Amino acid sequence: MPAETPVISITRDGSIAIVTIDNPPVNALGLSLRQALWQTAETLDADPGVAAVVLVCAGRTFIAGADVGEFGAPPVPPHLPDVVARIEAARAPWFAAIHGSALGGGFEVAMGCRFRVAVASASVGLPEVTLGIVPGASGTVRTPRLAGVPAAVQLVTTGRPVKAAEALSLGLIDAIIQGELREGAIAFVRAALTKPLPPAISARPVAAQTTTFWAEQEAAIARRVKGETAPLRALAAIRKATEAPFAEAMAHERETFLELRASDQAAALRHVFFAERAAPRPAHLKSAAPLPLRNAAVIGGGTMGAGIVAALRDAGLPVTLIERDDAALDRGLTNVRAIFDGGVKRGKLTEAQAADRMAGVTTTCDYAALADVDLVIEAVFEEIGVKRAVFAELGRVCRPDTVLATNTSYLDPRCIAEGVAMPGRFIGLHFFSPAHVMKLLEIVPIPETAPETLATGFALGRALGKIPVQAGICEGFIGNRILKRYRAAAESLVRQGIAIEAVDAAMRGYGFAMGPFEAQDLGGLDIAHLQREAARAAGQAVPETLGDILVRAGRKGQKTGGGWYDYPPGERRPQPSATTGTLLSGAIRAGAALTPEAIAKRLVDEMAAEGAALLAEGIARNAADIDLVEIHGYGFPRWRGGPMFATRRKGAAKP
Ligand code: 3H9
Repeated sequence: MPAETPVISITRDGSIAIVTIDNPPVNALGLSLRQALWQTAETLDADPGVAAVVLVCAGRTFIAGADVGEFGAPPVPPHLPDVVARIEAARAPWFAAIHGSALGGGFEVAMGCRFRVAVASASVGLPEVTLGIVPGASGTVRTPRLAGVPAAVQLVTTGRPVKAAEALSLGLIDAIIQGELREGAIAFVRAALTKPLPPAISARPVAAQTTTFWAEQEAAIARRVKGETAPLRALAAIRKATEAPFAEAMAHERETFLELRASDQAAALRHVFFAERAAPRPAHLKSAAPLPLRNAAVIGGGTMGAGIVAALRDAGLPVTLIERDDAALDRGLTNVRAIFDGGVKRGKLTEAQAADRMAGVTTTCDYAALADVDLVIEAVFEEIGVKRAVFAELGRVCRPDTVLATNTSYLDPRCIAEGVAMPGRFIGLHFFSPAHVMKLLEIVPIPETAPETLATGFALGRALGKIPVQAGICEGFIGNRILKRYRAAAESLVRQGIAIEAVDAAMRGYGFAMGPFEAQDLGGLDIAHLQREAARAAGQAVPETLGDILVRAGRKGQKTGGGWYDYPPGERRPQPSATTGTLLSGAIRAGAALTPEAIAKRLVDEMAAEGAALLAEGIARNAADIDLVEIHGYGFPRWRGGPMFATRRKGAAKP
């Protein structure tokens, strides 16, 4: 038998060689695997007894792609496009047998094979644009030859993987294997070998498209991606594949891939990729075992409570919803139902799934129903007395090991926990509204919180598909504290004479969906104003803000027809406001100007400086956590990597 390598083993079933890749965790195509694949192709070619090769993977998935960890350093041969070409040119045809995900380079290797079969649960895709790059091993050149140009455009420019059934209908795979993959694949090979083989994908024709087709695709992508460069470059590479010979298109793809691989956007997206995968399992909690979560309760069925109920139900947990009276329970249940109905309307849930979600919600006003619940999340009115009363009740009825969580945004969790028996089970879980949609979950332990309770918070985050980030205790935790400084810095620019709409436009240009002022108008200016007023009433020296002036004049945002901007009846787009100009005229200097880039730099530097202060105070555990908070809770453009990454890359930000 041929020599085997640590990451590849070869077995035989008659004249069929079965090549098994075992390169945990996800069979990524690092250097050793590329070398091993090359060597395996050479070895099997030299064996006249081999009539066909089945490529399978051990572990949770087929090849998940290139090793993203290698992208920070220069590429080392054998390069992946050459490995794919080597497999395609093999004497005996290769067959890819896919389970889990065949992504990026993984799907490109599968396209080097003559056939692709997959189990029904598998998915395939080319997610490179989500990493700021284009496919670099023929994804833009072989995919249109395999499945046609429209399918290639969809797959490559969105980066979204497709499930096996859709992949089959698009022609990306040749068959779905029912039952055991290896056996099914071998049976498929035997049948395929009785017929003439199809040509290798590189030898297949590709249909030219009209200039109108390309112009329409370009316009649609440009509308969708705003500042991201990779999707349009990917489209250009597919176009090249339809207009130039295979080798020329491959050279063009490789050049684009290498250029983008070295870009700021790709570095930012790689940073986010690894930060997102590290966040749910923080190293400092490795030895803490989470408590089992079989069910949960939510106290309060308002917007936030209902969103949390929905998130818990989406994760399959039975939920008890508690309210203070039947009318409030009815309202809470209506809020939850509205969320699932919305899911049905948008095609995310079937009627049956929505009914099942609702069936898993039990409502009651009686705390005694919580005697055997594993986790309680309090989401009542943001008032310390109300919250404390809830926890006093929970302390009486819950098991001593029930995790008790508060969903406060601004109150000090230590004060809320005061008087709770066995405070080791207490924790802050700060969800973001709408809680069933927003990915961020700030996890806020108090000094007494036991490691197991903290680990349970992270386990919950994983179960809900959230990005959990640990935050220490301070006003606003990580996200809202940075938001406060960001807004103050934006106001400071306006005081210096920069137009409100210039600030918003600059931040939109930077990649936010909205600027700081239009976002405040949408959310309402009054909550932050009331907090400042409360702090003033408590004797704190809180300077008057421009927002205070507007709220005092009744301008609380869109809901009052005006805030920073005017909103004529029926109009949700902000209109510059003469009234605001007059109200603020005493507080702002005459016209000044800054370029949009300078405005954005100023505000992002301020966010990063606040982030640096949070790190220095130990509120945030690392800079990547801060970036995740901003990206997943506050709309910071992902492809900029977050404020800490962006300023570090550009070399700025003083605390
Ligand atoms: C590409 O292929 C370019 C080519 O076109 C051209 C080249 C020339 N590399 O997500 P998980 C790690 S671009 C390195 O929690 P799951 C991850 O960091 C690539 N490491 O697992 C984590 O490490 P740790 C295109 C990777 O089961 C561990 O694996 N491919 C890679 O929830 C588990 O990850 C992609 O973008 C990688 N490519 O999900 C696919 N992938 O345990 C990206 C994962 O130390 N990957 N790791 O924290 C995924 O989408 C998911 O990992 C997958 C499994 C769905 C496969």
